[in-house]
Amino acid sequence: MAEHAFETQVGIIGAGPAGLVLGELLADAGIDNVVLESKDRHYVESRVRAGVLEQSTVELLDQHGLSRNVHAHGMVHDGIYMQFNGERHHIDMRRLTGGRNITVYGQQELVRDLIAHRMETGKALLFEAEAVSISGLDGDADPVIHYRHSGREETLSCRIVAGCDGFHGIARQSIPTESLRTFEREFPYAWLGILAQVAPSSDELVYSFHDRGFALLSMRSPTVSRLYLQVPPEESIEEWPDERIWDELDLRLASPGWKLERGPVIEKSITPMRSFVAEPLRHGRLFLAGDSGHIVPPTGAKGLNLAIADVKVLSDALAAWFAGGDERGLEAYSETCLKRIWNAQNFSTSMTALMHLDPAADAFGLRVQRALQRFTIENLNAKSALANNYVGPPFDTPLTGTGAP
Ligand code: RFL
Ligand code: PHB
Repeated sequence: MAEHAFETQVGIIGAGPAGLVLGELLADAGIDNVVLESKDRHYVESRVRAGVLEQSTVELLDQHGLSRNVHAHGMVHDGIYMQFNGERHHIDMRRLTGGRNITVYGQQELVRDLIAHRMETGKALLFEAEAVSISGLDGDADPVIHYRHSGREETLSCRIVAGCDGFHGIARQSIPTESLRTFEREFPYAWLGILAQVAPSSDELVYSFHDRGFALLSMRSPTVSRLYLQVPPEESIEEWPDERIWDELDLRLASPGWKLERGPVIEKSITPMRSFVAEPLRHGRLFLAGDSGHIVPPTGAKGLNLAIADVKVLSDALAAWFAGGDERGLEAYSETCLKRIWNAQNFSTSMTALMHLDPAADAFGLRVQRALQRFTIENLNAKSALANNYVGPPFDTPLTGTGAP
């Protein structure tokens, strides 16, 4: 028997980018919401993850007064470098997209900003509140989130549940398997990522294909670099002392006349790569948003941006529904989001195949990959498709096209 029963209009499970941004958008539309987060505040604010914000993501944060630090500390980039076996090519995204750009700003910093804002504005956010189940999803009554907080079993009754609890959360698992179709792909490699206390050695991101595997140079600030290496999926981080990581980055990022600066490694971890989509993203009054409904490999830098695109669509639909019972937005939610999601899957899959060394590739496959790399750099349409996919479509654009780089 629950000791406490709370109520709200929208119960949001998860205080990642999806849940926190949704909470703000709903509050701005006058919709009451509560965010439940299973981890503690320090853990959530310390998790090192994505780093690239699409222009539309930044614009949405602007519209809701959430971007002060993004503009103060984020780094606006007009292009990226693509490197193939030592030859570095510049992709001028600004020119190829009619003036659009990206902002490099850590997800960790964004989450910290959003939590601080939520606290300052007195909206409900419970840490160490783990949702364990959702009941009432199949009837006409309001659904109830059952969660554990401070050793007690609690309930949150809501008109709508937003499942923003990431890939391993309970929201998607609460949907009967016969009501959900899932699509999945695992890749035969993982990313080893480090944060290092050293000024970035490049003004823009460097995506590098090398015979030894993929490497990426990214950054977090003028004094902190973020770097990644393709490694086998079963690799253990113990196999990679800092010196070995720098030596490997040196080899894979090497380019004539350019030097990679080294510095103290302050964080390192290995992340498996996976693609995943659940369809539909709705079951009755439960809506999935962000990683709970879909995962992309990080090569296209789309995961965080897709999460924010989902909650923009969801908050608009909920505003219309709460205002006057207009169901149309909610009915279209899954289909609207899935268009952007599958475009991003296409782009992320293509970028991943273009840039990684496939351990199973034969000599023929490697020649074909090299031809595709050359085509991407030499053909203006291919380069332009890559740039437009990378910066991402504006939120109000109908999504068409193939999404291929
Ligand atoms: P999150 O961030 O996983 O947040 C989900 C939250 O839900 C909580 N939770 C629960 N809370 C209550 N009850 C439960 N039962 C719960 N179960 C889980 C979790 O503790 C967590 O706080 O999902 P969200 O909000 O959908 O955000 C998605 C993004 O985090 C993710 O897509 C990106 O990080 C992916 N990604 C990248 N995306 C980009 O757009 N650009 C990038 O450059 C980029 N780089 C990356 C990435 C992801 C990476 N990793 C580690 C997977 C680089 C890496 C290495
Ligand atoms: C990052 O800075 O963490 C980052 C940048 C680009 C990616 C993935 C991750 O494609």
